[in-house]
Amino acid sequence: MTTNHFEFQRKTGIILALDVTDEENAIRVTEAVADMVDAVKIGYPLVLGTGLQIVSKLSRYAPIIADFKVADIPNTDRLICEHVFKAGCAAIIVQGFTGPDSLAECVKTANEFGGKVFVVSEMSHPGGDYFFTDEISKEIAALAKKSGAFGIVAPATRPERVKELRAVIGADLKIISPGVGAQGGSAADTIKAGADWVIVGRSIYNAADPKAEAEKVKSEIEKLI
Ligand code: FNU
Repeated sequence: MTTNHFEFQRKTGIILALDVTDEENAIRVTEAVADMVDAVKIGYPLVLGTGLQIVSKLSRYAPIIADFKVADIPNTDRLICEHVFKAGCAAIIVQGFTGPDSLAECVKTANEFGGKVFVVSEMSHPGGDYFFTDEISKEIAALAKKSGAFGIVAPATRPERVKELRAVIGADLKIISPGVGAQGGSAADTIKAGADWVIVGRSIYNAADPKAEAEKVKSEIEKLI
């Protein structure tokens, strides 16, 4: 019998972003890197491609984070979160700009299932700071803390922002940071700036040898300790 992983702990500091769109590749890559990553993040590309039942297949290898960037009214947010946690996900990523009531509903629903909520504070792509100015990102991070979220999502492409957002949330909340590799961010700089985990997608799952690529990121982080 296999046990599904639910609780995740920081061992390597890496979360795999699994944006492949078919089950065969999803299992192949996850199997290859399972020992190198602390969690696997899935989102619309894989879930729309395969269905939510992919969660039970992947959570044998690692805890699963559902990156649905939930951004709706509280009732709809609750319905989405219920599906995600019933499917066996360990955590969900939600947007923070929807405000305190939506965020509170996500956290409440996650707590009912023993799951965790990460709140996007600022996105990693070049246009990510167009509306999410420094001040707004900080306000969202502060709201995430007030709402009882487990952590925030902050951009590895702007380590200086990771540092500033860490100062806002203090040591209690976790930071997961996408943007390493394909988007140009560095794992070492991001962890140095205060992130707990880096999120790495294309540079691992598109590599000829995903395990070797994950090992490179792992040793880059280990050198910091
Ligand atoms: P890779 N992602 C992101 N930036 O890249 N959830 C954000 O600000 C954010 C995210 C996700 O570039 C993105 O959707 F909030 O291939 C993708 O799944 O390494 C992953 O992080 C980055 O993938």
